[in-house]
Amino acid sequence: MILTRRTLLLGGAGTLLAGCDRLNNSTGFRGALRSSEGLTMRAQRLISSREAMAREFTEADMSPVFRSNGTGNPDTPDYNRLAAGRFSDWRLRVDGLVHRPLQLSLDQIRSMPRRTQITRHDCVEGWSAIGKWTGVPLSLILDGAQLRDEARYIVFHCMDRYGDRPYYESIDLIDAFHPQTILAWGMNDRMLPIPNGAPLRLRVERQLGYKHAKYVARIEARATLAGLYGGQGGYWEDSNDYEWYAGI
Ligand SMILES: Nc1nc2c(c(=O)[nH]1)N[C@H]1C(S)=C(S)[C@@H](COP(=O)(O)O)O[C@H]1N2
Ligand SMILES: [Mo]
Repeated sequence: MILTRRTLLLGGAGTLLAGCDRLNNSTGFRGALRSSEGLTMRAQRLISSREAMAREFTEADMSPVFRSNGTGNPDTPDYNRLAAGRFSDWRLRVDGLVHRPLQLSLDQIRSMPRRTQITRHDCVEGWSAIGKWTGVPLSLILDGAQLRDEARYIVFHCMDRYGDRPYYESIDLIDAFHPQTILAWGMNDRMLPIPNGAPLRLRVERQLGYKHAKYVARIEARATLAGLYGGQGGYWEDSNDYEWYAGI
């Protein structure tokens, strides 16, 4: 797995340093973190913690109501037309730094291998809910598209605008290939409802709610997040200075 400096610094070096107060003042240590040689044994331990699984729950733990937050319906002419056709004309586009750009229908995605997981969703606004998600592992989609060597980030372009700007999000390759990172088309044993992101939404279970892009229409592999909207890798990162890596 390739780590960029940005990934390393944003992806948990804060946690690492917080746990290593004595080392905080050591320029040697910080210098090492900033350099490519920073992938030391310590950093390797950091990577393994990034790869740990989020807790999974049982049916009995599921919230009776799973609320919607942010956009509850994109309500654009395009979206309304797709929704009226039960998303049969919708396509997921996968492009950017890939060898094989893809266009997948909902049926094609639903016929791929699936994973079901009952997890807790934590919103930064202070509410949580436990829901059951079914979808295709993102890793399978990316393997199908064959990432180019330069790809470092996976960007999710959504069909809604929040306020006056499009919603988007991004994750690094550690989260992109995490086994619990799925593109969910099912929720609580039914098709994913519109308020929760139909026809397809990201579940990236090691991170806070705003990273879980709903209404995904396009997945783009990129070398950098610079030059994309506000350059911070997500709608809330651009507009409210939310952390790009929102680990929980
Ligand atoms: N496209 C899109 N994705 C989004 C949002 C949004 O407004 N638009 N809101 C985010 C936030 S802040 C949260 S907490 C979750 C809410 O998911 P839910 O509506 O299924 O509860 O979606 C996230 N993904
Ligand atoms: Mo949220």
